[in-house]
Amino acid sequence: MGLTRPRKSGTVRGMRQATVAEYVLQRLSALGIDRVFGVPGDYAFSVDNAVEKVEGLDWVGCANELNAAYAADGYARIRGAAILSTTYGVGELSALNGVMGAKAHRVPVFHIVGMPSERIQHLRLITHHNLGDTRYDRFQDISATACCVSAVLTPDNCIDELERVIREALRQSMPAYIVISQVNGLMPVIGTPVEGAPLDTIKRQRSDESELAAAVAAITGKLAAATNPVAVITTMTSRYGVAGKAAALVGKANLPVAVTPNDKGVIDESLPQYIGLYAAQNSRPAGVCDIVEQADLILDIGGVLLTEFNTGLWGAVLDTTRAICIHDNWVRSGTDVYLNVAIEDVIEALTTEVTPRTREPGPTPEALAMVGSGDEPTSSAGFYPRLQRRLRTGDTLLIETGTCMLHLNGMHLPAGVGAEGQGLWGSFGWATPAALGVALAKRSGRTWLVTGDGSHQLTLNELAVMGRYGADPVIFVLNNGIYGIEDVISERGHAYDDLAPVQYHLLPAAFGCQGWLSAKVTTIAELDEILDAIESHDGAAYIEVMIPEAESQPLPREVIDRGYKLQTPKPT
Ligand SMILES: Cc1ncc(C[n+]2csc(CCOP(=O)(O)OP(=O)(O)O)c2C)c(N)n1
Ligand SMILES: [Mg+2]
Repeated sequence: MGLTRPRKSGTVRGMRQATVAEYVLQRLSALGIDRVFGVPGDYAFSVDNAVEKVEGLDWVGCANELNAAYAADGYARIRGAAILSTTYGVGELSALNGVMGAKAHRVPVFHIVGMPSERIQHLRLITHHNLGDTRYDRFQDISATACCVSAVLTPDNCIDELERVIREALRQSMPAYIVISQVNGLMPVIGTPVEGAPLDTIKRQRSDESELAAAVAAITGKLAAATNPVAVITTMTSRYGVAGKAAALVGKANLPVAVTPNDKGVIDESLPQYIGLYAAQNSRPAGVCDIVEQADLILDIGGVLLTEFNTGLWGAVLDTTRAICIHDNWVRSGTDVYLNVAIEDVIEALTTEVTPRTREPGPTPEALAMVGSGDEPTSSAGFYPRLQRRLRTGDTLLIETGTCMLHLNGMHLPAGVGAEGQGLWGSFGWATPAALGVALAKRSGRTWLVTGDGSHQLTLNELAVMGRYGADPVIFVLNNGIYGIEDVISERGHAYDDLAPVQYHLLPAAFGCQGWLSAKVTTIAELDEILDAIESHDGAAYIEVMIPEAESQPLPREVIDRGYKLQTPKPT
């Protein structure tokens, strides 16, 4: 079970002028990236080969490009940025859904694509991965749309263009698209290489000093005048590496703080100021709804998105004129907009300026009640409280789209446990490869993945990749045999919501995952036993948990009707 074959030759650093492909990888690895997720291809060989030569980088060969993009997304959520490598046309287009999801969730993924050589292009030769004509640039616009910046690199422009691309991707915290032709990838860069620096030492956005001072004065003034303010923190803060600083701000100000479903896991839920999940009438605990909706000031740190999930299917009664929104590089307070103010600078300055408030104790989120025992069959009611009690400080929980997302978002996370989901983009199947990326990126703590069976079927071939590269997540596949969440929304009983009957617990062995703890559990006693075994098992675990198809769903009938049939938002 070889991780990688021996490198073909020595490392590049310090030996000679690097080739374009080597330089790009070397420069990106200086940010602190140590893996390249991808699928090889002939047009990308200069890049694929360079991975073997650049010091500190290892190749992770994914099962397909979509999985590779999801894995890169997961890796970047932990390390701040990631590299994805695909081949021309067929490869890059397969990755697009994943790259676009990274864009929606503000995750910097450097998508490097190899393309046919300029010699072929100038001779107007017809080659594979194309439409049988001589247009070679037709995929560039498509792939670039999923990114915030792009460049076609040559030996001459490589150094300057790469600096521009890196700076912009980090400034906007979004993916970047880098095209390198097969021939240019092999040529030495021209000019003086840039050494680069680790991501956490880089100032990603700069502020206009007078706008910053005005924004901070406006916010502190409104905070001081407010009677019952509340804060809401979003994942934008973790994308810019300032989630800890945002938590310190609400800690010092002693502001009650909530998160929305799309932002689950962004702060330590054991913080004394943490009151729970805000999702209008679906808030947990229920009292969070009134605290947020009746606050005379909402300090929105990161820019809450008023999606249907974040607003309990548009049930929110949020007066946005009472919100101060700290976006990535601008602040809105009522009708005042402050421009060119970096989120990091705003949070830091506010933390210096704010004075602690006294406040009434708010609702306290509590652990889910333990339900079921012994020979009773496994169910959602029995599963989630048990999962909750096994999570430990330093762990990361991957939340897949589907019924499990509703349960996990409402769950109170233990101290020091983070979570990552894809609620906004919502491409199901994301979480399994993302768990690979997270597990390989984490330096300590466990990676937990909860996925429905339908979601898992899209991307479960990534289990083999986990086994091959020694990733050690703990995976729960909730087997109800259907697309449960869709079955509810679309009314029960449609055959299109039925799934092929996969024997999930047999997959790790079939995929060559050695040393994995694997089981299928049908009773609460079996679940408890396997959870004990996971605690003492040094390595990955993969548990198929049977969930009754007919179990009552978390969405009440009237919510479904309101959300999906009757009440799309009306024009105002
Ligand atoms: C790429 C993509 N295709 C289709 C959907 C629609 N969709 C959302 S959740 C879901 C079913 C999830 O089923 P499963 O993973 O089994 O979870 P369950 O609700 O049964 O627990 C589907 C089909 C989607 N979100 N993304
Ligand atoms: Mg299912």
